[in-house]
Amino acid sequence: NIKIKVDNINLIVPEGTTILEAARKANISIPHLCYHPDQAIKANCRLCVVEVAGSRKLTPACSSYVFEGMEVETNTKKVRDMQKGVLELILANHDQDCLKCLRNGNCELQALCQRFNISKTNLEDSVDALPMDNTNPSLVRDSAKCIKCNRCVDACQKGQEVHVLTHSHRSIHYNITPAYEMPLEQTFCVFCGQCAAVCPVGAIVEKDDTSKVWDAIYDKNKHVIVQVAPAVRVALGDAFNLEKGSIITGKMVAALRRLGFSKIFDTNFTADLTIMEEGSELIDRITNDGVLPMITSCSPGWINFIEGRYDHLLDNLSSCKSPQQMFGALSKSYYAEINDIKPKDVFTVSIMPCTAKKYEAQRPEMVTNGVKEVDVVLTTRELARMIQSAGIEFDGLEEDQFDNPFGIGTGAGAIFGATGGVMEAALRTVYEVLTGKGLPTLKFSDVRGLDGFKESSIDINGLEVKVAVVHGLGNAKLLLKQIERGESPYAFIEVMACPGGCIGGGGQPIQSTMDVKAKRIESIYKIDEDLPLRKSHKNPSITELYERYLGEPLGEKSHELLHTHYHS
Ligand code: HC1
Repeated sequence: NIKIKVDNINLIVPEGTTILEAARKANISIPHLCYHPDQAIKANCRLCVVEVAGSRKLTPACSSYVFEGMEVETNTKKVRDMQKGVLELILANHDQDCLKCLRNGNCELQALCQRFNISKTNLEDSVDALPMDNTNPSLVRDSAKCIKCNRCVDACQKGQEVHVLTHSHRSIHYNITPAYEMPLEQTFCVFCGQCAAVCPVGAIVEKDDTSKVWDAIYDKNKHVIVQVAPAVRVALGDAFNLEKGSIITGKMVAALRRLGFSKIFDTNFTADLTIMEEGSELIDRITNDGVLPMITSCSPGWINFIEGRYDHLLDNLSSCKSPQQMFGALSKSYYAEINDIKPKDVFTVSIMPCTAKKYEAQRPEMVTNGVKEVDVVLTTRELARMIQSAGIEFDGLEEDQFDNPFGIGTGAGAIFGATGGVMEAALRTVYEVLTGKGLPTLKFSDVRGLDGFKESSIDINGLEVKVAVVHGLGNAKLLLKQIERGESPYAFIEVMACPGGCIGGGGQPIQSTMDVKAKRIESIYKIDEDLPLRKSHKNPSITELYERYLGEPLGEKSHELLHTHYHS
């Protein structure tokens, strides 16, 4: 341990601590923009400078490590003048039309300008921007707002290993952009939105679809229903300053009802349905010499990735649609039928933690009875904005409950939201269906937690079934290479595009750091433990759906509505 002083406060910190981290321990927030706790140090914004006794130059706090006896001052005139100057330079190169920006009120640059009492810069405005890129269904890139911090490049290249966002030109023409300054739609972007999740300003944001939902709610000819993904209920509270990881399911349902949705349903229900179909598909592939390993297909960023880069492995994907799309298909068939509504008059909205879900919903094959299965996908952030704009005081709401027939989800459906959850849910069902015996424990600890790669095995009637779980696309590459070489020992693999699984989706409230993700995961497992039903095949509404409508898993009706195909 090392003894230092920051602003005259004595601190003892471990060796290898940066000045920025040490100051935090003394409740001092040194201004910064390029620094992100989950990323490598970049030290390019030069905003976090401090004075270190004995040094004539100002020192960047994010990239300088403490040493014994170090004395740091974070708030001298010299430091503040420099920080103000840097902020003004950044601001001069940044579109200042804050009222038009989705990050208004939640922008790190805006917050710092307030802190330094900068309302406008006296420097000549020098925004030299590329055209706005809003041609894809998921993300909007506005280079007029980009502050060149490189967080998005780090997320795209090192985090996801997708390598779409990069740099172009030098000096004042320096830009962050895909190669050849192409729109994202024309690149191998998978629309995971991890870039948007780390952007400190509004340079990359989700495509805002809230007005489409308001229009549908106000349209008397539409029957507007909504489904909510498993990971939203442990993250939405962040937008209302609740403790990180708060489980707000009941208040969320109440807020959706106040917004005017006719019915509020749970994607956990179709997560259970996915397990019935995907579990049956796995059993079929194992017993009939099908293509193995089978890989999960519910994460649309992952589907975009494998279709774009590894299309020779598409036969390894489960043919199941995602729970979002299974819900959509049922809403435009079964639900419309039992309520005697024309499929075209049912308007189906999804609340998802994910920007790639917007892309998934508009795929041409995601159509049932001639209409789009899911009409609009909103991210968790967009739902928060709708609740705020309706003036609903979220924390004061009384808890409400999901509607039926798609309102009952088991614990197995709930854990889909965390990395390893789909695998655990599948194993709970596959084991019991194949052996006819109850599991000794429902907890598959090997596949839980934030390790990038996890594996486990389970003995089913004397057959050792090996499984693996990865999250983050960089980790998925390792398993794909193994399959390419014919060396994969696994029968079943879960891949989630986003680090941490859906709880870390690109549409979740900013900032979803690893610490925050860990809290959300804890809450997801708490939801599971507290539920009376924890296995998908024990969900009574699922049993009823098969009895009344679908017939059996992998049957004709299921194939028509719940399965799909992939293409490069
Ligand atoms: Fe997910 Fe899924 S878990 S993909 O992360 O399979 O988005 O939450 O809704 O569809 O259920 C997302 C979450 C979500 C689907 C389910």
